Amino acid sequence: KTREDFPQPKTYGPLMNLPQIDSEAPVQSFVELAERYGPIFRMELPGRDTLYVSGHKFVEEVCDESRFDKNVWQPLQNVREFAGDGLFTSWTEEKNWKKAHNILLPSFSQRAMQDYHDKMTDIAVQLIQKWSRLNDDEEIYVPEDMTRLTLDTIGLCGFNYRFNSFYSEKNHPFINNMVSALDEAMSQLQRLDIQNKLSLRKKSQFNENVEKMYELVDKLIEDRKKAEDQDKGDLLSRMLEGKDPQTGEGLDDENIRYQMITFLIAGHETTSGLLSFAIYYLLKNPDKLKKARQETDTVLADEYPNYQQVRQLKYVRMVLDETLRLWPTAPAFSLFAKEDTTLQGEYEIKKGDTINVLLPKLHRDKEAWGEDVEDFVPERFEDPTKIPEHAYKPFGNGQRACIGQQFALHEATLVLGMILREFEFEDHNDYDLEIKETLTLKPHDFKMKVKVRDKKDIMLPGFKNRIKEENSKQ
Ligand code: HEM
Ligand code: LEH
Repeated sequence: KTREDFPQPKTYGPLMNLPQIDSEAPVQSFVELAERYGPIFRMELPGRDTLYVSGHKFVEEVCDESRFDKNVWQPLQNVREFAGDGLFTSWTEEKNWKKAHNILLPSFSQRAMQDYHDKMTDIAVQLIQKWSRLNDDEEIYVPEDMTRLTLDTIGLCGFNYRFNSFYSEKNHPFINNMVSALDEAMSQLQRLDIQNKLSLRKKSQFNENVEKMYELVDKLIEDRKKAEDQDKGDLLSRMLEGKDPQTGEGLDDENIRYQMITFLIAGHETTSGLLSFAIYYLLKNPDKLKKARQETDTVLADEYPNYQQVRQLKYVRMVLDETLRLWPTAPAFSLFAKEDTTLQGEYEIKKGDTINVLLPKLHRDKEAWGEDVEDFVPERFEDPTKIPEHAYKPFGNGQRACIGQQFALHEATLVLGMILREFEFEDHNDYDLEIKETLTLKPHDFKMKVKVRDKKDIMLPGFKNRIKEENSKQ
């Protein structure tokens, strides 16, 4: 079959397939279209002609790195306006991709997580303390607090910088700049080229946001270079000192700036969405909640979890895996064909053609997962050999897969484990899931209440020790 014969929704004149997409919820629109048009369909949008795949057999083929490579598609091109040739927004062929990949890979290895563990715990404790001091009638804005947590965590582990988001109702100014810039980058996708050229005011607002972001990041780089003790054991130190074993070269300051912006975007959006969805699913599945809590009660015996204990939270980890199956917070990625080829021996693909992988639908492929795809069943991930490899890609594929995967999962397992151990959850609004789309997905307007399970456990260690000492004196 040639392109003209691929399944495609009806077109409307010059707008082509644009009317089929809800501008507030493009990913959810694509999922609905996939339900109607099947595991491969074509979409023509002004200036773009793309295929969407969401069946495991198609995805197996497009994840063959000898035939397909990462496409820096339009959403990423727009983010590239400020994330430059950072890892996430560069082409595989660009010199800085491989160089930064080689330099940064060890800093994101499972081994490296031991070095970040205490810093992650420091921020997690701030969240626990905030929640344990709430009055009974106070609500928690779940995604908002999770975003405070993930942003502060990447700030501290990445650059030894404290955003201190838990000390403020308002966002850190950097966040407002970043959220506005991301918002504009995504809104541009909906506008026609001509409309974008006309939005001069938006453009200058965008430029101002980008300048402000660079200001903070560049200052952190400059300060670090001047610091007496330059090795803070964070990502910034590793980027300033690291050399690519292949070329012997290090990263230049401009590229370090782009990597920092990239980590802040990535660290801020996706992991907080994951934690919020996980809490949502536990609230709605009391039996799974009970099982997860039992595990934390057994494994997290000490005041603060250590690295090894987090690794032992197997069921909590499965809860996160299953959450990412149902709502992969980075919902799509894109590839291009390196040569002419065919998919399933039937669909003709030309060199350079682009194909988007639609994760929420792939993760519901009944051929791979069985009939109960809509149910929340963490047990699917019990036996790693039973996970259908090409039907589960929440972190992307191959050499261009997420470098932050271990970071995100260690952080999320630690935090979810600690929350489960400390609190009972209450779904006081009987919340109905509504998904908000930005660059990523989050549960919109999701609130809950919590109750401390064991009041003795929330005291600070210093405080506890003091009580112990006083008791022993008596
Ligand atoms: C790439 C998902 C957290 C840094 C990706 C990709 C996905 C993804 C799907 C591939 C994108 C593509 O093919 O275009 C996620 C999810 C996360 C997460 C679901 C959390 C639950 C993080 C964190 C960091 C990070 C915490 C950094 C601290 C990156 C980078 C890339 C990437 C740098 C580009 C890697 C490369 O191409 O060399 N991520 N991510 N991500 N992610 Fe993440
Ligand atoms: O599909 C989308 N947009 C459509 C068009 C449209 C509005 C008409 C398109 O064809 O452009 C929007 C989908 C955006 C998905 C982007 C997912 C990337 C998320 C990664 C976020 C953070 N991160 C970075 C690294 N690790 C995590």
